[in-house]
Amino acid sequence: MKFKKKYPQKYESLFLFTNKVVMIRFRIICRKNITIMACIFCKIASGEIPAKKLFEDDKLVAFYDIQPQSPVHFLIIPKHHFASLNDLSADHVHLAGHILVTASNLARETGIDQSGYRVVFNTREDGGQSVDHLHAHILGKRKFLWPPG
Ligand code: DGP
Repeated sequence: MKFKKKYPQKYESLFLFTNKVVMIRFRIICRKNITIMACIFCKIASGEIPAKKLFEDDKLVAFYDIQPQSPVHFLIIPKHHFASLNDLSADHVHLAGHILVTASNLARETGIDQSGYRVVFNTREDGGQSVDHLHAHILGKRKFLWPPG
């Protein structure tokens, strides 16, 4: 074998191990990119799919929900793909605050700030999350029950 002639035996297992690690990392990156390419909210964020937008900047997009659960119902999403709230860490404190301040500003602009509204981050299966891209629901112009169903 060419490899064995060129390198001493002791390097062979190190080479195979490094190769395996590189391949595993490559597979993880591919899987993540496929998820992002298929993500409907990433497509709305990039403009590939249309949505009725209320607000957009370099970090966030806010748009009306396609299946409104109240007279005012919009979503705020980060442009960067996070599967859920579980993916946020201390590095994302500014982004998380930006989502909440935007929710407050848009609640005022849509006229629900005084009557009241609900902000919901459905997370994973028990939370009722159906789109795996972090999003805040902002719902208003009707009374909501507590505890939620
Ligand atoms: P959740 O169940 O918490 O993951 O909420 C996802 C929401 O996203 C749901 O209320 C419907 C909404 N939605 C799903 N697809 C689209 C879409 O293509 N456009 C818009 N505007 N909303 C969508």
